[in-house]
Amino acid sequence: MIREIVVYPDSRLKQVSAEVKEFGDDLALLLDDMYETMISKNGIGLAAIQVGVPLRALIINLPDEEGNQSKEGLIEAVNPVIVEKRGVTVYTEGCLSVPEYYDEVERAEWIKVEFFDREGNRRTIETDGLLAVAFQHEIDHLDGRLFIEKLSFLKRKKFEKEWRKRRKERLKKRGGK
Ligand code: Y12
Ligand code: CO
Repeated sequence: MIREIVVYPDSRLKQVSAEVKEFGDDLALLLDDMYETMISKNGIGLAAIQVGVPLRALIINLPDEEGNQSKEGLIEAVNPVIVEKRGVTVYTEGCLSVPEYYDEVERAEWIKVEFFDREGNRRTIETDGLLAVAFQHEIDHLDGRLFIEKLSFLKRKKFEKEWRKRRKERLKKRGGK
């Protein structure tokens, strides 16, 4: 089932999500719905809080070298923890909860992340590049942080200005003017 995406400035996005304690049908349904929701919106990563569920679960599904996004590449990470990180990289990020805004964010270049899969099996991934960026972006959601909070003061001002302008435009459209 496709669920509604929680959009900035909804206060739920500031919530610190709780550890998943039960690995069962409810978790499986949540992860399935998150996948369906993310794909329906052309996303490549989604955290549970983005569909209003404050649990430490995320999914990532990056396109392959040919640009195809297939479910075979889907990563489901429950209670993920970054246990090591190195270096610095800059990537232009976007987020389904902050639609139509993209900006450069600094992240660790390489990370080692430990997590559980949907069955409760322990997993470890050591990665760099886009996957490392995606993990850090999604784990930030679990801690109530959005990528726009990592922008410089000036870029954040630019974001707030664009956001206000777009909000006005949306309200104007709805009012039929
Ligand atoms: C690198 C950087 C960020 C991530 C986190 C995951 N981000 C996304 O999946 C962003 C998706 C996104 C999709 C959009 O397209 C539609 O909504 C149809 C989009 O466009 C609009 O909002 C109009 C914005 C963001 C992982 C790796
Ligand atoms: Co996001």
